[in-house]
Amino acid sequence: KGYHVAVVGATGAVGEKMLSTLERRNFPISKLTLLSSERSAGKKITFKGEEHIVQAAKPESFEGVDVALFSAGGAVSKQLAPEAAKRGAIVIDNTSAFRMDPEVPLVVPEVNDADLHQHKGIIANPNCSTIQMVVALEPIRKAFGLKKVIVSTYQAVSGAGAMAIKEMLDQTQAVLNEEPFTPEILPCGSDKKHYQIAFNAIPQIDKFQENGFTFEEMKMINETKKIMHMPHLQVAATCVRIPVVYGHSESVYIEVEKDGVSVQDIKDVLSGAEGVVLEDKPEEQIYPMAINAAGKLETFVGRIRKDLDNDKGFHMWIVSDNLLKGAAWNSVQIAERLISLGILK
Ligand code: 11C
Repeated sequence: KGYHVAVVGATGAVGEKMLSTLERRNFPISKLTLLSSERSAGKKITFKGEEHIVQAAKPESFEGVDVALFSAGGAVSKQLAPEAAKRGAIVIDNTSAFRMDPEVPLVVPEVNDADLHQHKGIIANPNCSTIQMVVALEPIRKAFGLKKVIVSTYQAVSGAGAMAIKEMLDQTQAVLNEEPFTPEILPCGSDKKHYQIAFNAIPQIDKFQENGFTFEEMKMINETKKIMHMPHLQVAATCVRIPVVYGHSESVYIEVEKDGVSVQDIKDVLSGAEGVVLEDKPEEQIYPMAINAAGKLETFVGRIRKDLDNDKGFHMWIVSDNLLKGAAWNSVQIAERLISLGILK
């Protein structure tokens, strides 16, 4: 059996990865509908050797669709995801449009796939930097409890889209050639000022909120609590853009609830955890790195250390491909899980 799958935002950085992930996973597709904004309509995309023409997304585009993967920006999702759901499709939305809606499950399959049963037509895919963190933290929470999380991120430019990748590469060339250039996108396309990302680290991802945190930081804070069903978990985040193309890295400090937990206990739990690869042999200089995680589906964890002052405190380094587990793969994985749980018939 196959399903009628629609991809909205098929020409974007995440849309492309959604298609390659559907191909890579051999997802059962009986019909594929590729949709986009008016601007990208008419483009041709080859999927499994067959050419498809991308159409402008309209409410009627979703007639007969079983599952619709959305990644064309929040405005498109707000307008069209309810239209798709109304026509019987299950929407898996990769934007922040519905994530904090109490009616909408926010799902990372390794953590809270049971929430999929509550869906009312729309399922939200979390923010990339949140996903990889909760994949690593959930097995620790299950075994030892979790009280506090403090994370600092080192995020790849691909998180800001294909044009941000180009901006970083062009700037790097320009700096090396001692040519002039004008930053136009990063740190945030819709904010007032733009800064050089080449050879830099920018402590701003998305716009600042009234509390002094950026929206990306608030996403990590609020989404983590929702996915882990821990409204009282203490979470703080500092999100930083660095000149890496693919793969977000995170320095994460946690405090567990249980007494007497050792680094080996944490390693034992993580080495058997779904979706996690433990890469932690300091004596052999083995630890996760963005360039190694790029193109992979798993979340890589290493540099696990006990805090020197707090017996319940641990430090670790968590890395994953932000466009795959952080976006496209998590969405396709949700679709696969809908099938295996009997929700998508
Ligand atoms: C970034 N995390 O790296 C962002 C991109 O809410 O899905 C993902 C934005 C989102 O810039």
